[in-house]
Amino acid sequence: LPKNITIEAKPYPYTFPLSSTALLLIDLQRDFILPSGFGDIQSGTNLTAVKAVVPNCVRILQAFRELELPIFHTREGHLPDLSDCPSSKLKRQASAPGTNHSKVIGDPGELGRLLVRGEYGHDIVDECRPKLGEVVVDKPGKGAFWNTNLLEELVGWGITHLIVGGVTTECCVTTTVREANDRGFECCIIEECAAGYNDNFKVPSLDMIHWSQGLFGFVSSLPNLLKALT
Ligand code: TIU
Repeated sequence: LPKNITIEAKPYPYTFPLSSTALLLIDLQRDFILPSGFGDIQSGTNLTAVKAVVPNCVRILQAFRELELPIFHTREGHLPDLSDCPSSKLKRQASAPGTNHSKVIGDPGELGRLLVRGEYGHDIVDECRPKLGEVVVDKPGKGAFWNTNLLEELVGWGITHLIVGGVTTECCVTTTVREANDRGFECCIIEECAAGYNDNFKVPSLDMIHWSQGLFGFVSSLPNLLKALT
């Protein structure tokens, strides 16, 4: 493979150096993908789209593993005593008056305590389970840079470019890309590898990333990426 790879993307072709590009997979956790998880309880039962990205993420994982490129996984969640969960987050995702949420972060659910580190539901789905040598970053927020060591990890690995997938597009994926862009990383979201709970949000969420000549980054497709890497 050439040292620099260029793929078709919006708003214009995305070029990334193989020597400093990582895959960043956001929150492919049971709590966001499986029935009775946090996402299902919080956001309604439209899990179709988030389930559908799992095999697509497996395909980029395989491509990156074959090329021995760095892979970073994130997980959203909190300490068992919830001391790292801001009250705003706890409150608005609870069964407060005016909300429909029946359970709050830390409550027992069918997959364990919701969004609590160490619980079954908090971990990554079997298909995308991290392998030895891949980095797993636990994050208390929606963005993966806030109160984590992700920036230090990426700098330590010499990463400049990020290929991004995961769940959910409207929430943690695009929040993280906006944070990454501010820190100087060149990001490209793979559209078949990102999904959320509200189909109406997918196109506008991704459009806002590449709008205005790449305000926050690039958006490309799985065939474009796989064609270039294999
Ligand atoms: N609610 C929602 O869409 N997402 C989250 O709470 N977390 C992630 O997106 N990972």
